[in-house]
Parts: sequence; C-alpha cells; structure tokens
Amino acid sequence: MVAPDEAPFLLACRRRPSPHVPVWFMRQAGRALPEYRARRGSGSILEAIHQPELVAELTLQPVRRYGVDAAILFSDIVVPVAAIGFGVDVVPGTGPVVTEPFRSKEDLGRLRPLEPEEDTPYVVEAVRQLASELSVPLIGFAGAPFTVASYLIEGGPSRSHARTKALMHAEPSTWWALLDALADLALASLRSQVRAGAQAVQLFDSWAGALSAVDYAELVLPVTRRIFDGLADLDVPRIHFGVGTGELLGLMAEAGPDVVGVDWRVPIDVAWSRIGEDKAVQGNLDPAVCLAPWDVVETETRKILNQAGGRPGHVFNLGHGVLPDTDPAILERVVELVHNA
Ligand code: 1CP
Repeated sequence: MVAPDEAPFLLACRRRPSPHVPVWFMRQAGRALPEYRARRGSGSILEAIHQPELVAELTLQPVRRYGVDAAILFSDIVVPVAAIGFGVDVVPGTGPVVTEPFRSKEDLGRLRPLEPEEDTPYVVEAVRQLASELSVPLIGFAGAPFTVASYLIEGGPSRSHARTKALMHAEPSTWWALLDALADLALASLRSQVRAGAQAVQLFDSWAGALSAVDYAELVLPVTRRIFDGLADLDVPRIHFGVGTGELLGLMAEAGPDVVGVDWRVPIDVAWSRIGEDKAVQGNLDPAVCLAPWDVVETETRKILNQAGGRPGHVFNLGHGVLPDTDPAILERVVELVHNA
C-alpha cells in the first residue's frame, strides 16, 4: 500500500497540491504493449482473470513501461455478472456477448447478489498481491448499472442502445429492479476490491453519453448516487467516467464522486466549470491523437495542461482507452511531459 499523503494521484483526486500532475491511461494494459501480447495468450479475458499471478503481471506491465502514477486492475466490467452465472462471455475482438439477453421481468430471476470472496476469489487474491507489490496506488473498478445493463439487454456491444432505452421507458419497474441489482453487484465488487487493498475506485458508465440529460437524471442518476454513497465510508477517491457526456457532466458530479472523468469532446476547463470546482477532473487527451507524430501529441498535451492551469485536482488521462495501434513510446513521452510540465 502506498502512503495516501505521498501519492500524487491520490493527492490530486483530493484536490490537494501534488509535486507533479499525475497521469495514468484508461486501458493502459492491453494490445498496445508487446509484453502484453507475449503474456496474455488467446481465449477469453475471463479465463485470464481467473489467474491472479497473470492478472498481477498484466496490471504491472504498464506501470513499469510508462511510469504512470496509478495502476488499474486488469479485469472487466462484466466479471461480476459472469461470476453469478448470467451467461456472459468476452469474445476477443468483439467484447462482451450474452447468450440469452435480458428481455423481460422474468430475467430478473437470473440475477443474484455477489459474494466476492466466494464468487470472485481470484479477483480478491489479485488485488491483495498487487497491493503488496505496487509502488503506486491501485484503482479498483466496476461497470455502472446503465452500461452493464446495455450489454445484458442488447446481448453485446451496441451503437444505438435501442432495446435498453426502450425497456427503460416501457417497463420502469423492471428497469429499476434491474438497475438496483446491478448497483448491488457493483457495490459489493468495489467494496471487496478496496478491502483487499485498492486505494481508489472508478465507476465506468462508458455508454451513459447515449442518454439525454433528462433520461439520465430520472432513470440512471439515482442508482449511481446510491453506489457512490455506499462507498463513502471507505474513504478512497471515487472516480466517475463516461464517454460523450458533455451534456451530463453536471449531473454526473451530482451523483457524488470525488473525480469526474472527461472525454475529449469538451475542453477540460469548460468541463471543470460544468462539474464544479469542488471536484477533481480526469482527462482528456483524444486517444486518436496518440497515433499522430510526437509534435502533434505534445501540442495537444500542453493545451490540456494549460487549460487545467496547474490547479490542484487534475489527473491527466486520455478521454477514453488506449487504442491498440498506439506506439507505447508516445505514451512514455506523454508521461514524461506531464510530469515535467
Ligand atoms: O480479451 C481481451 O484482451 C480483449 C480486450 C479487453 C481488455 C484488455 C476487454 C474486452 N476488456 C479488457 C480489460 C479491461 N476492460 C480493463 C482493464 C485494462 C486497463 O484498463 O488497463 C478495463 C478497465 C475494462 C473495462 C471495460 N470493459 C469497459 C469500461 C471502459 C471503457 O472502455 O469504456 C467496457 C465498456 C468494457 C467492455 C468490453 N470488454 C472488452 C471489450 C472489447 C469491451 C468493449 C466492447 C464495446 O465496444 O462495447
């Protein structure tokens, strides 16, 4: 475990002055790294996640390579639903796939509470190992109810989230029961990760940006708030992230996190004013920019640092995950630049 008063990442999450702007990258473990491709093997990520030593190694790789200020557990947002037997797999090249999608209130019977020590002992074990080995804080994470519900209802990745939106409007009581069950899974999973040594948590509501602000406020925000409230006693920074959430940033802040993640669509200073000065912000370099030559990446990185203006409470990150074609050397240079700015 890292002393909370000494880790730049934890200081920034608390909006306290830090020796440098901390930086980590969403999806920092993964196909952009040759050492990942060498160790990961083929097959579903869910099988890899059952091996704590492998998980610890894949989590550590980007910390060694990039010198980032935080590690994020190598896992996936569908791990809890898969562990309670909903019938989810993660297909390489596609993402989560559900054999029998959630279609009606009868499917609520296929969900049950998560007992992390029994259902996902391999996750708890990996977090324990990492907490004792890492020199930077470990971020635990979970998928937020809306985003996980979308996979369960659509049966896999979706652009429109049409069936999900139809269900939320057509059958509110089923929707709330589903979201409540998924919130309980996220809470149980996050609490167990913190108990095992995670020093911050991130709730990924990756696809919340598909919703209007009114629908988000009425049909998603209340359960999200319940998750953040349910973590308050653990005293670890809570990060809330989604993509395409420019119109939702104020509402996402109202849900109660300490830090709000921002994608690249809104300049970080504008985002910060929507979120409120009483929260920290995380972001927001466009991952696609990292495929351009270094001088472009440098200009865009400096622009973000200038917009944040050195105010305490900025965690540098990408606006979404590292793209597989990214040259790791570019990300190494981003870390160096952010640290020396
Ligand atoms: O098997 C593989 O190696 C395939 C690729 C992969 C990886 C490396 C998947 C399948 N998941 C992961 C790991 C993962 N997933 C991590 C840890 C790695 C790290 O961050 O360093 C994390 C935090 C996630 C979380 C996750 N999974 C999210 C939220 C983050 C985000 O990208 O918005 C989401 C939406 C998923 C679903 C998912 N899992 C995998 C894929 C390809 C997808 C996205 C599919 C889609 O587009 O809907």
